[in-house]
Amino acid sequence: MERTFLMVKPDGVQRNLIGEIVSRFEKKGFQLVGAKLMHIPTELAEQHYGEHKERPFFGELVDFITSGPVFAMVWEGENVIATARQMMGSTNPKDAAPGTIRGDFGLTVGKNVIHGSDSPASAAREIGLFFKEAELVEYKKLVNEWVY
Ligand code: DAT
Ligand code: MG
Repeated sequence: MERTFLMVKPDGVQRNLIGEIVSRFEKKGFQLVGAKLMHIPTELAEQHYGEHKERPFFGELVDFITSGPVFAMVWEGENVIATARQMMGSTNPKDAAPGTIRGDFGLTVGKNVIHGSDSPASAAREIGLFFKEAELVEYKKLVNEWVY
């Protein structure tokens, strides 16, 4: 089963959106396999956003993501990587459709509420950066017989 890394960013935590966001993925039918509230150390933030190192907004991005606690999660399910990206909406909330997380809760590209892995390779990399194997919980949910 596919897994992805999702994270409520510091703005989402401060705005009390953890429950709302977790609820959307739960209701969709995805399964939570790991989660923690944490401050991201600067080195981890720089690794996580390594692909953006040369972008003009890199410093701002690292400052923002380390500015307060985030809620880091691993979710599992059929096609969860691409579907979670659709549920998040476009990177810039002004382009994100209503009904998506960024479309419903964000106004600016900097503070766009949620992060989600954009490919199987980045999901594997990001899950490995944020979670130890022992922090990920394998379990069966009976409701999955009604999801799949
Ligand atoms: P996403 O978070 O949708 O995967 P991304 O990987 O291109 O988007 O960028 C990572 C984050 O960097 C994004 O969530 C917000 C910030 N960002 C992206 N483009 C930006 C820009 N032009 N100005 C300021 N921040 C930007
Ligand atoms: Mg990205």
